[in-house]
Amino acid sequence: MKEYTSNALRNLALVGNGGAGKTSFAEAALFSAKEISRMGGIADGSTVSDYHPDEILRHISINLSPLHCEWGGIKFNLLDAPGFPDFTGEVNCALRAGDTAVIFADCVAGPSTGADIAWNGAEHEKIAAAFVVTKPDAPAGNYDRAVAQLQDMYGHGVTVVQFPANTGESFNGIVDVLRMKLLTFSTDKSGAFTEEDIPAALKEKADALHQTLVENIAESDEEMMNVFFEKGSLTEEELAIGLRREIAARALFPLMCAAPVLNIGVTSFLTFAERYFPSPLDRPVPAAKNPNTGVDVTIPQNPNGEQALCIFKTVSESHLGELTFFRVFNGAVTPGADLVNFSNGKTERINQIYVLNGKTRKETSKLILGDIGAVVKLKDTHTNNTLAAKTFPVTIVPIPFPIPVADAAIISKSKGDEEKIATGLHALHEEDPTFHMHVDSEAHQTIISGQGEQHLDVIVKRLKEKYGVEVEMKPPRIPYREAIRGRAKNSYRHKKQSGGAGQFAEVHFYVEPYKPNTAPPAEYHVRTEELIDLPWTGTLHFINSIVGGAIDAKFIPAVKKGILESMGRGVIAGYPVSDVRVILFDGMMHPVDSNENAFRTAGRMCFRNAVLEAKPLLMEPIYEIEVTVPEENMGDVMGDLSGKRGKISGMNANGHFQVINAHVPLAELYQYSARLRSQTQGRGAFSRSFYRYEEMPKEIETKVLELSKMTHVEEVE
Ligand SMILES: Nc1nc2c(ncn2[C@@H]2O[C@H](COP(=O)(O)OP(=O)(O)OP(=O)(O)O)[C@@H](O)[C@H]2O)c(=O)[nH]1
Ligand SMILES: [Mg+2]
Repeated sequence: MKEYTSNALRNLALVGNGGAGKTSFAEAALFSAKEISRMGGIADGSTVSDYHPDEILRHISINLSPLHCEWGGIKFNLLDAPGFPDFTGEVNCALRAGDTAVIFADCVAGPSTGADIAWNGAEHEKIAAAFVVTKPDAPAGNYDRAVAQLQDMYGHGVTVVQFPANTGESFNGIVDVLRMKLLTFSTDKSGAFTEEDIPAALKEKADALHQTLVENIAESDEEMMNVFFEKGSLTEEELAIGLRREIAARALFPLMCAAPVLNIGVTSFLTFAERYFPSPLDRPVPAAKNPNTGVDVTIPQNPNGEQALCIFKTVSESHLGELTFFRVFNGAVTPGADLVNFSNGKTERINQIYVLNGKTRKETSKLILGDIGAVVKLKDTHTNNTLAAKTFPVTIVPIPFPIPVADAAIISKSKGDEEKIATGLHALHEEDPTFHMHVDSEAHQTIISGQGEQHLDVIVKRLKEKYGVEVEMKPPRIPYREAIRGRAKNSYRHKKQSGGAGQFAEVHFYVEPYKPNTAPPAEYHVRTEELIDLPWTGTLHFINSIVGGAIDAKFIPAVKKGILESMGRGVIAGYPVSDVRVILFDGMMHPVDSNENAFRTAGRMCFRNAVLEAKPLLMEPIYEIEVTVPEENMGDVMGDLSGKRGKISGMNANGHFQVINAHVPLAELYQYSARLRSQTQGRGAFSRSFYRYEEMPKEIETKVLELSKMTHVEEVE
């Protein structure tokens, strides 16, 4: 296979709105570059990139697909990422491997959270960004509005380089305001176009946009600005140098136009990218460390230096086995190389190296700095690991991944599969770090978490296909807490006489709700006190106020142990009790029959009885959520949140998005992500974090108490 220098590579991360045409764009690029002989489509599931059965079924991208083709002597690596917010993790992987974020927004929906996630991700990686506004042919589209929204959101650096000469069904022309030409595309989807002068009707608009483009190019270079003011224009050569520099510096974000399914605007985009987009040598290298010393390392970006590879994705494919995708950040990699995985210290032999176009893989003999490829059969290398030459100890800063917003409990459909499920879920997490699993020991459930319900659906399907185990998803058990509202005094005598030695212990408790920085009633003399942080959140304030040796000091820990046992198992509904103050103020011992066990039992039972008299109640977990939605969906989303017992705590505009902050009970958030997506045609997204426990409405508490009767076993001696 042909070898390329680093300068002759362009790595484009295709990111942005769900359904904007990224996969269709990649397909048109591969077709125009003669990498494939026929252009596949989304509707019949025949594109190179969306080849997984799940993608074909759902008509959306789910996995990041690295594709490649040659255009104008340049090798393009196209990282086709999904736009649906459930698969945001893949976007971050694409942005690590790419040098330019090509952010798609279709002019029907306007920029969505998918575009915003891409923009923020590009900013984090400090890589160049460009915009492609798609679907100018769609009758429902509004091209100028979409452009205005993007400029409104991302500033005046968003610079129009192309605009459609006509819109709607007859769309076939693009005005290039850099070269001041009208490009008329062939209707046969070949990507071919003819060039002519801009017609009079469009000239004024084109002139104004050309002027802005030139100003934006010259803006940050004083010398160029002076030339521009003197001559009123810049030469083609000057413009080219300036444009390249400004794009790489993230000072100018070119905005282009395309109708990917019609193969209009794709070839002209590639030519523009070939000329003006940064090569891998212009990309800011990600931060890195020496894993042995913890000292920062600057990767020198030397194509002839020691190898450093970032693993940006791993995937196991039924027809290929375990595939590890990498991007070369230093040196060059050839088959037979022994590299060290500095993330875990293991040595890995690189056997064959491949470049992929969907299902098709080709062996290659060398991939140089900036290039992207895959290896198979590595022993212990996962996403976010760094492979490097033995003499170059380095770990590249990990790709950031979003925290989960959706959970489900899983139940195995057949007995005995538990181990296989655990192995499968663990492997799926290594493949996709935005997917998590844990065993909730309080609820005795295995919980899977991810970026949305579609994400979890996909995971459960993969578990079946790859590991042969079937599971069902259920709402996770809500971790309610028991607490008390009132105060109570109680005593308990534990006495047993069976044959030989007997059991005797008596304790007297006072219980009340515990609130930080409050004092116990003055009538109790505090001999010793302890603030115990409970593993289920909350506090036990345990006060020993025994006077006159009613209970020997050696039995006090046993009493406390009994209380903690009862708190852990719950009193009224089987949920842990939190935030209580217990004052042990009296008791009785027997000279022979008293022992630790007896006091533990007495402590347990006395606590239980005291709680029952202290107006027990249930508390529910409340989450703080931040929902980002397009303005037009705001009313629906707010209405829905109030229906979910949500309390809005803030609202802010961000471009044409609204960011809503609210406190919502966790019980109402099950499958919220799917709901939000359907309310916003997939354009809304949210994040969540635990806020606090709160009392719940009586009728809901009654329901939970009723349900708990089936599982909660009352405490007995
Ligand atoms: N009208 C119109 N439709 C288009 C155009 N390009 C793509 N589409 C359609 O838009 C839909 C989504 O296209 P995709 O290529 O899957 O979009 P995507 O951005 O890859 O979508 P995700 O990966 O799921 O985010 C498909 O039905 C395409 O046929 C276009 O230029 N004009
Ligand atoms: Mg796609």
